[in-house]
Amino acid sequence: MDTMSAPAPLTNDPATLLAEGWTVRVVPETASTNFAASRLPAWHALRARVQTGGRGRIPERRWVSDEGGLWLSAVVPCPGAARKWEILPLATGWALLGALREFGVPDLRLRWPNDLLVGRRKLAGVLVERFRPDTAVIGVGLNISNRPELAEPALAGATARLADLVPGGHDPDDLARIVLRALRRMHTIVLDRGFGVIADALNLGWQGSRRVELTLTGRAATFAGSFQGIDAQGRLRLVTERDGPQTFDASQVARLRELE
Ligand code: BT5
Repeated sequence: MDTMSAPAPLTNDPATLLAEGWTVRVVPETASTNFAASRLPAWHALRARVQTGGRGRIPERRWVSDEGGLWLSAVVPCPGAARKWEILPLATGWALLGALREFGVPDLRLRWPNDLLVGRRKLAGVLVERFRPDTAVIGVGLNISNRPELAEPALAGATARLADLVPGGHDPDDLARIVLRALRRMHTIVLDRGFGVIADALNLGWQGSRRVELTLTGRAATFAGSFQGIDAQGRLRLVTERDGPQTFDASQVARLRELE
């Protein structure tokens, strides 16, 4: 957990904007916007122009967050049982897929649980964290006109960015609005109708079954099978040659690698 002091009051802050029912604060730089947003109330969001310690979904994976991308954390309320909100990472992937397709990104697809890819290149990633029982922080990293491979040469050929995919309109504030609108809509659907509707739509977003290799949490061994999307509770469905159909909770899977 970070040790940063709470962000300055939101009122009269020139870097604060209201968008789509959200209050959004923009800061030049922070370690991780998820940490910086951890103490904000619901329907507040924080965007940094640069993250110095952007994080991936597991501690040893970092998220390169150079100037020109969207590094955004949005706080949503999570009333009721914690279990109801365990599907937020999947639901967020679905929300972003729809919003970015609408924005005009061609050939966009999802890789479980919520990577947004164009072909095999990663355009965006999601990190959802629960710092408090009543809220969740949804962190979204989206490459726009930044060059992550310059900061991290190992990423060459593995990343995509909006500037190469969609003409014009690459203002991070506009994209923040688009993302926040989609998150708000997703939240309403989860609250009012549950995850089932989203699960059905998500199963179209993976674009068919694919051979994958899973690494289970806390285990070194990997095993291969055919990825079959998710069930109505959000569990990953896999068919292996040896054991047939199996399901896994997201927390059981440390890594999914596509083999084709
Ligand atoms: C993710 O992790 O994809 C989650 C990324 C979440 C980033 C947001 S930004 C706002 C908020 N604040 C944070 O600190 N994080 C969130 P994962 O699935 O573990 O993927 C991480 C992997 O993606 C790395 O190991 C790299 O291989 C790759 N990667 C790193 N930076 C990238 C970038 N800018 N674009 C594409 N791929 C990248």
